[in-house]
Amino acid sequence: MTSIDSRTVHAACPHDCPDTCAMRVTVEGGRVVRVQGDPEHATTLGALCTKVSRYAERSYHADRVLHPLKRVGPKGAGRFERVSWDAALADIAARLKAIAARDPEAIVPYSYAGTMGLLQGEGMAARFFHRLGAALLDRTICAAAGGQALAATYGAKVGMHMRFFGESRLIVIWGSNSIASNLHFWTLAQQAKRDGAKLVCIDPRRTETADKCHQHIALLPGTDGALALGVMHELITKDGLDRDYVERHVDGFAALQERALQWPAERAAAVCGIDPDEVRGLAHDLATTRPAAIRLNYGMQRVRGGGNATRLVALLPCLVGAWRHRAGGLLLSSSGWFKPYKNPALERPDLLGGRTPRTINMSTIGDDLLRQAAPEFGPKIEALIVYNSNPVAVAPESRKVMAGFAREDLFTVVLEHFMTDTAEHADYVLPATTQLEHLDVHTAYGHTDVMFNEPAIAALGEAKPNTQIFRELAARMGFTEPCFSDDDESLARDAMRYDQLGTSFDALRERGWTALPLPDAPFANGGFPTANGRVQIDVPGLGLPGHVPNYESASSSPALAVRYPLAMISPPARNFLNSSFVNVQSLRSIEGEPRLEIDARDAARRGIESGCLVRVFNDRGEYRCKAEVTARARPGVVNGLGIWWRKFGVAGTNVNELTHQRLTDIGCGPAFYDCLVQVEAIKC
Ligand SMILES: Nc1nc2c(c(=O)[nH]1)N[C@H]1C(S)=C(S)[C@@H](COP(=O)(O)OP(=O)(O)OC[C@H]3O[C@@H](n4cnc5c(=O)[nH]c(N)nc54)[C@H](O)[C@@H]3O)O[C@H]1N2
Ligand SMILES: Nc1nc2c(c(=O)[nH]1)N[C@H]1C(S)=C(S)[C@@H](COP(=O)(O)OP(=O)(O)OC[C@H]3O[C@@H](n4cnc5c(=O)[nH]c(N)nc54)[C@H](O)[C@@H]3O)O[C@H]1N2
Ligand code: SF4
Ligand SMILES: [Mo]
Repeated sequence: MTSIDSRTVHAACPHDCPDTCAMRVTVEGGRVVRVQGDPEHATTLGALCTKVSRYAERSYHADRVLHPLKRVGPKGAGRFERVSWDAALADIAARLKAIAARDPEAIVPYSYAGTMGLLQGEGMAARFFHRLGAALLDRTICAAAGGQALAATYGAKVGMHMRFFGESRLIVIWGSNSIASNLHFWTLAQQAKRDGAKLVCIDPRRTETADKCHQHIALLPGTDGALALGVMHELITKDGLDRDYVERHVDGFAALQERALQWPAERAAAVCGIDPDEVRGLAHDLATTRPAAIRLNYGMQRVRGGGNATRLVALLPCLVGAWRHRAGGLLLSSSGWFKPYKNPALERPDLLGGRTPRTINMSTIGDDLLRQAAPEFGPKIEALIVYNSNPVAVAPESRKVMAGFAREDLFTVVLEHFMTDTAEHADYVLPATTQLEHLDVHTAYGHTDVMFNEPAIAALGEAKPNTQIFRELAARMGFTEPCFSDDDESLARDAMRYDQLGTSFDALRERGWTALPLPDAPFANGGFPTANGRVQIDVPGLGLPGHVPNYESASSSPALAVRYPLAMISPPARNFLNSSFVNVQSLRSIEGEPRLEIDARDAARRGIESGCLVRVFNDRGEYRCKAEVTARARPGVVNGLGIWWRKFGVAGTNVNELTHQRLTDIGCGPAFYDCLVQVEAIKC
């Protein structure tokens, strides 16, 4: 009998998902044979989602880019030839040096959360770009509005612990399709439901999560602020406030009360497109159920007023004193809890040497790539280095993004696993390792554990970790600072202040994770991380929170709504992660094909039936897909599930053809779900 070398390593799911699961990766004979959830980790509880159970399929995918590629055809034609690392790095360094000699700010990094790892994220990349003096990137594409709004209210991006939702008696799932995007929270919500808790879902779409809640409030997109104000009106007029908690721990309530009193249930309901009793019922539940918890998610802040709406919703648990209990309060993000333990030196901002380069907002990359040099903008963008992101598919207003990436005079380098829509527009594609092949340390934005990711196997083909690619590029650029020689293990050792966590690097590595030392009920007695420890309502520079209507809606832009009468939201598909996994056949088979969900009445009026090929359009572009007539869509709202790779879409398009680049009220984020369209049948 031959013995197989079998071992299991601790890993962390790298994806942009609040659950940041602990994984056990089993390797036999040098090959990963299993990727499983760690049964010992408090929130993973032995389970991974369908997508990441297929992580080995993704890593060993036949289409992995495994050696450097150089463009040989016209921009975007997807014609490449294999080149050596040596040739690729030498040429890239020469091109970047020539641009930097004119102005390093003409070089722009473009990255997001393809991996959430501290090392393979910005660990070495930030050092490289800081030393170069390249433009800075404002990473707004997902959570900027809600994140900044939350921090303005509570002092940081903090909230209740995910693990205590299982003990709640009321769970309001607000702007979140948790079954799809926060599975491990959902497991806890189900536990609470079995124990008698009431579950309420607030979402324009009747999601699979809404199906399983006791109540679904299907409001119009971008009206959450109005709903929160209506709820406050009820709390104030029906004696639902925890006045003691408000007096002790909240600043500025009097002015908010005055504003909320202008929002009786009827007014709020009219704006939200719901019944006034739904407003009253929500207020009643929040005022009378203990413990009451809100799982807010970023789905509700991708509209013009997303920041203000987040501030208003974040105030609700303060007004009813829900924070008194560990299973009460609100969770949008837990990322702020990690901040005191992170080592800011990892990214070496000191390498800027006093320079303050211009900042490019990633959410307006379409416009920015098409801009000429201007005093208020800086130099024309001449080079783009993309890693951990697929902007051609995920950034708003594709027509402009495509035109920008198609510029023959733009030098584009893409570090990737696959030939994504973005990689197809590159001058060089550099093969990156996956989570199975590199080392990393992770924080989370759903739970509060630091995670370790041990490489399970050697890099496939000629792939290299992002850290290594930037290290080698730094050497070619002539950057001689010792920090560019730090290997991944020393980066990992430097990433966090382990001693303050009450552990050590080696102990973390041995166990796979470590919990932050935090109290169970962080704000039971106030102590918010604001300057004075109190919740802030009237924030300097932001004023009082209020309802900010969408850029595009029947009430705020009636003339536009005559031509484009349907609001479109484009939330994530369950079996993809943003645009990741779209190329994994087994997952794509579950999702089927790109589709638009439409309400029966809206469909009938347009002669549309399920299965019809439809044209979804507005002034910005058009997107073709199959229609699905379904109760998942409410009247007046269509759901274009994202984010398909353009090349897998009908006519090579995806839903971002229709979205725009106008920004949110707070945080300068994108307003993907603030979008009017018209739909017509092409072929039934
Ligand atoms: N399977 C899967 N999991 C994911 C992702 C994925 O793509 N697929 N994406 C990951 C990422 S990047 C993130 S940021 C996180 C969080 O991801 P989110 O983008 O917050 O994802 P969802 O939980 O789907 O929440 C969006 C929900 O908000 C609803 N919604 C849209 N507009 C409004 C509105 O105006 N008001 C309200 N109340 N609801 C609205 C949508 O219908 C949808 O059900 O999840 C992560 N997890
Ligand atoms: N219409 C519409 N658009 C949206 C959204 C929406 O709801 N509707 N959601 C938005 C949100 S919330 C987000 S967060 C963004 C997400 O946008 P992105 O952060 O761009 O996310 P992904 O599409 O998953 O692309 C990540 C890419 O990183 C690559 N990658 C993963 N790991 C590594 C690595 O270790 N090294 C390198 N070099 N590459 C790696 C993956 O292969 C993948 O192609 O999209 C936004 N766009
Ligand atoms: S995508 Fe989310 S649920 Fe799935 S394994 Fe990763 S962290 Fe867990
Ligand atoms: Mo996101």
